[in-house]
Amino acid sequence: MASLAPEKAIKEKIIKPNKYHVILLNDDYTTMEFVVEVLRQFFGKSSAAAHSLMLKIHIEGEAVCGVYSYDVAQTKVNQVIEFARKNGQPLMCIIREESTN
Ligand code: TYC
Repeated sequence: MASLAPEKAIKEKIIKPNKYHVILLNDDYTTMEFVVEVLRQFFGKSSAAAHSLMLKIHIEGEAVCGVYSYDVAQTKVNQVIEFARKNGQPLMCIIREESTN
C-alpha cells in the first residue's frame, strides 16, 4: 500500500476471518467406499482425489478435507455425521480452527 500524507491517511482495518479445518477421523468400521462417497459428495473431490485422501486418513488417522468459514465448516460436520448415521456408519468429522502461527 502506498503511504499517504498523514493528514490524508485513512485508517484501514483489515478483518481476516478465521478459517476452520474440517477433518475426517479414521475408525475400524466405516467402509472405504463410504468415505470416498462422503469426500465426493460433501467436499467436491474427484474420485481419484477422494480415494487418495481416504487412504491418507486410513493410514495417518485423520486428514483435512476442506477449509471454510465457521458456519460452513459446522454445516459440513453436521451433514457428514447425519449422512453417516443414516447409513449406519460410525464415521466422525470434527472442526479445528486454523492455527495462526
Ligand atoms: N479404516 C477404515 C477401514 O479400514 C476406512 C476409513 C477410512 C474409515 C477413512 C474412516 O475416515 C475414515 N474400513
